[in-house]
Amino acid sequence: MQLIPRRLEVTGDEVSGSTDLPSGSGAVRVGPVEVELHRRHDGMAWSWSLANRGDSPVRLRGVSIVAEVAEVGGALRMFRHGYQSWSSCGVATFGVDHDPSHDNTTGIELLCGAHHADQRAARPDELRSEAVTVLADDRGASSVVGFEGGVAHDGTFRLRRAADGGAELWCEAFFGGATIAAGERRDLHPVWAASQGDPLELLERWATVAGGAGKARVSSPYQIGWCSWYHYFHDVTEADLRANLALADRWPFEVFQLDDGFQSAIGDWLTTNERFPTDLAGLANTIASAGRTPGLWIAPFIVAPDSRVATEHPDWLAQMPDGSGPLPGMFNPPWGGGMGGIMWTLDTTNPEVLGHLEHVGRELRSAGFPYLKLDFTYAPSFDGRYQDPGRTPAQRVRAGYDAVRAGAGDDAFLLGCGAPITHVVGVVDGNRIGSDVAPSWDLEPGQYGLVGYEDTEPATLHGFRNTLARSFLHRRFWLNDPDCLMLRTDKTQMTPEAVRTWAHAVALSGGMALVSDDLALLDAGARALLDEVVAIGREADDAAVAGATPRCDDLLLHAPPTTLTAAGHRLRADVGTGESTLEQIDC
Ligand code: 9PG
Repeated sequence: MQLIPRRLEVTGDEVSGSTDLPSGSGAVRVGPVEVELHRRHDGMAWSWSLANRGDSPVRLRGVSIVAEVAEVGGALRMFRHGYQSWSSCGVATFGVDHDPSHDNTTGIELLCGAHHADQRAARPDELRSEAVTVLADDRGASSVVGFEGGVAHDGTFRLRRAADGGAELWCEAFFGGATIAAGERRDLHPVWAASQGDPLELLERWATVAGGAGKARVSSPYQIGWCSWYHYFHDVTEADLRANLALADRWPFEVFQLDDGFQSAIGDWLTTNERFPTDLAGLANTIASAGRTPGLWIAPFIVAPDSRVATEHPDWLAQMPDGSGPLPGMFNPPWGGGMGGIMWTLDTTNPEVLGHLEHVGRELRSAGFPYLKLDFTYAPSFDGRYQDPGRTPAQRVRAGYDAVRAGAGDDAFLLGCGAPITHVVGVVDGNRIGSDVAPSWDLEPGQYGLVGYEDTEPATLHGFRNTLARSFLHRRFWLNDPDCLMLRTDKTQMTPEAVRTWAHAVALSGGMALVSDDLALLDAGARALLDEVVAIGREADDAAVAGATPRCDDLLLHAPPTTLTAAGHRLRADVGTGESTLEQIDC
């Protein structure tokens, strides 16, 4: 298999078309859009920039280097890397599988927007991957292609049927309709490519390069903690928090993190609701007095319609693309909010909004929370009307994160969640890398709601899948947060075997070890399992710090993958039942 660069494609409202690529370095034009390219060591590796040489602004959707995928031996597989924390990762077969947007019968475009850089449905023949991809054929040939960053714009790979019936790979710098002013020039993230050697090692090399370019924050210590979400969910009370804190003496938690459920409204993060009579400073003080680091969940870029922030600052809201009203950023009925669960999106190109986010970060820090989980943060990536139309989706998300960081301080631990992967490299210390776990291994077929995106719904299997698929990002982009352990064997549908499988996956990943059970439900067996997770986890994490991340040997063979090797152990799971074996091996 070979990738042969063939042409440049520009897509946008005012300009759309293609042109030949220069053979080495040079500038080419499609209408007013000039793209300067410099071909690097490998045939598919490029540095590039673009400029608007016309005298009026241009709204740009994307600029793509299109390569022919030649000499494919048998079936062509694509490793699809998901857009954000919860988006599914795994291998798919070209011509057999389709893009989930194609199956999205909910008709909700924002569901696609939450899981892809481009919220518009893919072509019927197309497979997509975000930030990086691997193409592999049956003869064992493979190519890894990735963008060296993603804070200026997204990088989307589209594997499509070419006019001659073969396959072509579009490497798209995605601008999401951002306006390029007349005369404006922008650097693009370089395209990195390699095809010689073990594709799993090449994926690791890509992550090292992209993490380095993005000044990834990778030096926080291994994290062990407790989180309120996966037992109490929205109904958590101050009494629950205190009861667990009282039982925590016997547990090795450093962080004690309160999740969704304390706030007076989505968007009003500095005030608690009636279930939390004590204010945030008092809660932080209670946690700190027990010798733990206080942690708090917020969803900083979305607001409830009836929140104070939304009603006092309607001009802070991003608007629908057609100007018909505020832009929804999430739909979640348990949040209420006055519109049945629809939440609006803050306009993170508005300097006042950024000032507000910085204020929230600073206030929470000074209330005593040096650990913040920032959730549902993909929202400002949606197509919409923003005060500054020149900002790309990636820049809008990143600006929001940078503002919270500026307020919380350089030494705060920021945990991304629902976070577009490449937007947050260099600003978060940890990041969720899979969808939510749940007190069940998998869902029954009838329980799925998000057609096309079923494998992003809460289920421990879905967390397991991405924990294996993204294990190579750990300590290269941040500390991986695989999501919480599910230790309890009461009030759960997880079998004891599935509990162990998930715990061992978290352990071998070397990622954050967070317990999220009512501690009163946990027995000596659960405690012993956590100790085992921490012992293996520290070893796997130390190896990752030294550059040796866990290895998922069947990542490119089938989805979901089933095996992970690290710290002298190999885990093999039966993903259907949740059962597994853990063997010791010689490394
Ligand atoms: C709090 C939770 C926890 C969890 C996060 C995130 O599509 N949904 O309705 C949806 C709801 C919740 C959710 C993800 C998706 O989970 O990952 O750890 O913090 O929010 O609400």
